[in-house]
Amino acid sequence: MDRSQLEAMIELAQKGIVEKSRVGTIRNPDGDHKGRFVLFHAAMSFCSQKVRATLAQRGAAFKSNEMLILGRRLPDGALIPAENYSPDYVRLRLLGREVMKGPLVEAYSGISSVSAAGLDPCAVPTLVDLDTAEVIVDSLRICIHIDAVLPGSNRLIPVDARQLKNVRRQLRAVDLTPHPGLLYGFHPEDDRRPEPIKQAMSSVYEEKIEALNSLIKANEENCELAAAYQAKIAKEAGGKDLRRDPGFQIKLRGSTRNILLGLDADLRQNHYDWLCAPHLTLADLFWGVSLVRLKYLGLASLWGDLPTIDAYLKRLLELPSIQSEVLASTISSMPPSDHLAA
Ligand SMILES: N[C@@H](CCC(=O)N[C@@H](CS)C(=O)NCC(=O)O)C(=O)O
Repeated sequence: MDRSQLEAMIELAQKGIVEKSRVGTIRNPDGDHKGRFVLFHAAMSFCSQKVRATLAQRGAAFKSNEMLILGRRLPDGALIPAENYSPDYVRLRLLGREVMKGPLVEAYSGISSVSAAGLDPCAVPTLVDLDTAEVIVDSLRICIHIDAVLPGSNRLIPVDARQLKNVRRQLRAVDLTPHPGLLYGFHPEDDRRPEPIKQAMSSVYEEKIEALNSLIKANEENCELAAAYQAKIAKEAGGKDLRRDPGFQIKLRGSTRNILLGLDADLRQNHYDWLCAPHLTLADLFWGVSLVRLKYLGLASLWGDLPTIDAYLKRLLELPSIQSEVLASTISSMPPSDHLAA
């Protein structure tokens, strides 16, 4: 697909965003590479936060299309679907899937790792690189792409083989942390999420499935689109079944704790200034996003006995990219959390 066809598809996808103030705004306006990157994202989405933090850290401007990723019910009972379900946005995202050649998501796992769980065709973020005429999906692939194509000495992916191997291991650890499961799920004994989150999560899956079913009806003639919506329903229906499953929720906490124990061990053995290298790497940014999200959810208790993680988070929070794209973004787009304020 050439650049002009891609631009036409971007324009169509932008039409699914209701408030025009959220469409096409230039972010990091003093940065380089204006006109190159177009990002569809959401302020509250931790996967989008990874991408925005990477763009900020690499000093790259981008055209921001900020989507509302939760549907809402009007007083008359009508359901407004999330903006990321709009057919033209999903079509754009499916172009990214063609390049990736991976399967669509088929079931719920509580993690959103594309390599482990398949591609969610209705999710954010999606990046368009107009210089290479590529649509890129999966925050991990997007961040690696951004870092690889931008010139400069402040690269986030090291070239040294040992450092690179460690960065990849850390990125995988964050990718496999069940952030969505922890955000959407009700822990049987120790649910510390802010009240408005608990309330929203009591009906979120039902609303998602209802919206997706109407979209299938409205787009029956388009097999590819209907299959994409069907895949999304399979995932969300699984989430609905496991949302209050005590065994599943306890397992998610357990796997998160194990991942954090790995981080603690790596931090304690580390000889570098940052986690994987003498300089900041993508691994540090990803951990910044992950730890802020876990803290927001009241899960800093999972590293309560691991002071190295607290000290690491404190350092990450000094980075302007983490402050603006993760911390401030979380605070401005999500209900207040006592845990994060503290
Ligand atoms: N691993 C994928 C996950 C994408 C994903 O699950 N995005 C979430 C926000 S972090 C989303 O769009 N949620 C809205 C929905 O699924 O309806 C990525 O990194 O791009």
